[in-house]
This record gives sequence, C-alpha cells and structure tokens, in this order.
Amino acid sequence: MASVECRGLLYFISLDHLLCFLLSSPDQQVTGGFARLNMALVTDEQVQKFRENGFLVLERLFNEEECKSMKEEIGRIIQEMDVPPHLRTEFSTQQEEQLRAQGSADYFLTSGDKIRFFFEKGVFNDKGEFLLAKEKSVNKVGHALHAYVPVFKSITNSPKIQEVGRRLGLVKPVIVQSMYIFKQPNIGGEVTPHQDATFLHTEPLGRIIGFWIAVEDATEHNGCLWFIPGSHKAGISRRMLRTPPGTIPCTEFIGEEPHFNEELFVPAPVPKGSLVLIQGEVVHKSELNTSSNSRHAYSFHVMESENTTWSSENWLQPTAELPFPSLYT
Ligand SMILES: O=C(O)CCC(=O)C(=O)O
Repeated sequence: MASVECRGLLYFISLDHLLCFLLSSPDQQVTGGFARLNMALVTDEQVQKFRENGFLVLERLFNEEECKSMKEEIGRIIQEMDVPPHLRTEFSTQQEEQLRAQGSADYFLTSGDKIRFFFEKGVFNDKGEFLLAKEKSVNKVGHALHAYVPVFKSITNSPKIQEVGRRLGLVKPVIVQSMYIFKQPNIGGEVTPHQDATFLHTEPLGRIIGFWIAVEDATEHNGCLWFIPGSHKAGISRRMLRTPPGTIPCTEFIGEEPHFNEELFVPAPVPKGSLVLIQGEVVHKSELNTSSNSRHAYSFHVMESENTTWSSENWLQPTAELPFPSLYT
C-alpha cells in the first residue's frame, strides 16, 4: 500500500495502481510516505513489445512547455538561417550546373556536425528566391541540433530520454545525428518506406534506435509514421554508401528495396509530446501531408557503441569537432 496526494486529498492505493498512476503521468511527483519516487517510464511489457514489433509509442513523454520550447527555438533558427548558395545562385552552363551539384553534395555530406537546411521541392524560383514564406519551405534542419542548440541538447540528454535508454538496456549509447522535421501543410513530402540502418550502418546490425518526438499532434491526415510490425527481424535490403570524394552523386545504394505490401503498414498517430522509438531495421514511412496542419517532429538517432563498429562507408561520420556524444551525462 502507498499513499498518493492528489489535489489535496490523500489516497491509499496498491503498488500496482500506484505504478499505473505514475505511468499515466510521468511528470507527477508522489508524496506522502515517499519523498520522490522514480518509477520506470517504460514497463517490461513495453520493452518486450518494442523487441517484437520494432517500434514503440510512449505517449506524452514531453509536456506542452517542452514542445513549445522546441517549436519556438526552431522558429528563431529559421528566421536567422543562411540559405545555402547552391540554392540561391542561378546556374546556366553545364560547368555551373556541375558546381551546383557538387555544392549540394558537399552541403549534405558535411552537415553531420552543423546546423543545415533542406527544403521541399519547388519552393524556389529560378532566381533562388522563395516562392513561399521561408518558414513554410523548409523540409528539415539537421544534423547536429543535439550538440549545438541548448533546447534540443537538453531534450536529447533529458533524464526522461536517459531513463528510456537504460530501460532498453543501452550500455554506451551515443547520439549520431538529429533533425527537426517540419512536414509542412499541403506540401510536406512523403518519406518512402525505408530502414534507418540502410543509411546508418553498423556491425553488427541491431545497434541503431531512432527517438522520434512529436512536437505537434501527428495524425493520419498530416503524415504520421507508419510501420510494418516485426519487419526488423529480416535484416536490411539496401545500404547507402559514400562514393569516392568529388564524385557526383555523392552516395549510392547497393541492394534492392523490395516492394512492401501496403496492407502490412500500421499507422502510429500520436499526440504531441509523444516519443516513438524506431528500431534501426524496422520498415517505416510517412505519407505526403495533404492537410492544412503541419506535423513538426524532433528526431535523433542513437547507436549502442559497446562492441559495435560504425561503418566508414556511411555518409555520416564523426568529426574532430563533433565525435558522437554520449546519451548518458
Ligand atoms: O518524420 C518522418 O516523416 C520520417 C522520419 C523517419 O523516417 C525517421 O526518423 O527515420
């Protein structure tokens, strides 16, 4: 039996009920008998479900205030952004086009330790001017928000996320990348079915987990995530490799993406503040946002670095400025 104080009233409840109470309200503090009780944010059953399905939804792990702070911070970053020159400049000759392609490749390949901007298709005119408001044109910002922007750093390394990492059994987790995804109203592009380990390859497999946080409600109308449950158990079908320096395109795929049966996908709509865990080999996607509501998300990928080799052929590489930082602080 334990006592829980709620709106000034003292309740006596069984420990099972106490656990349910805490899980449904992770930010709550429990008083009366216990000064502060740190109960698990993720139950054994949920960990088991994650292992079986390859994904897990933890609803409302972050509160309204935390979502607002991420949204406001990204708004400030967008207002101050430098639009990359390979988009701004007008190119006419083949040689200039080659330079543009190279500029674009370098911009992407060296974005792992920077804050860089990637845009939806068709948002610039041929003079490199925005056709829409700039804040409505960005597809995503990546890939080092977790390292350089205090708001995102504190969410990434928050006690809640560290606790989730421990509950998943991560021993030496490091953060390899982060991004803020906008899924803009009406134009937010589809993310085709893929496995994250195609892009973030490790030896052995099974060492990557995506932490995807809904900054706004994600619904079937504005492009929530979809998964094929259990699809992480069959290895990966493709790998994306870096091509030799100076080559265009800067990456290539080996292997074939199979045709995934659309009927196998299940939607994962979540209210804002929810965390969706994505195992590195699970097949997932999100659809074009045809609604008038955006679907902002902040996501980062974690690698269990204990007894793991990060592929030197991955597009993303740790740098002297930013070696992959630890999730645990
Ligand atoms: O946010 C999305 O629409 C897709 C995200 C995704 O595929 C990922 O984080 O691996």
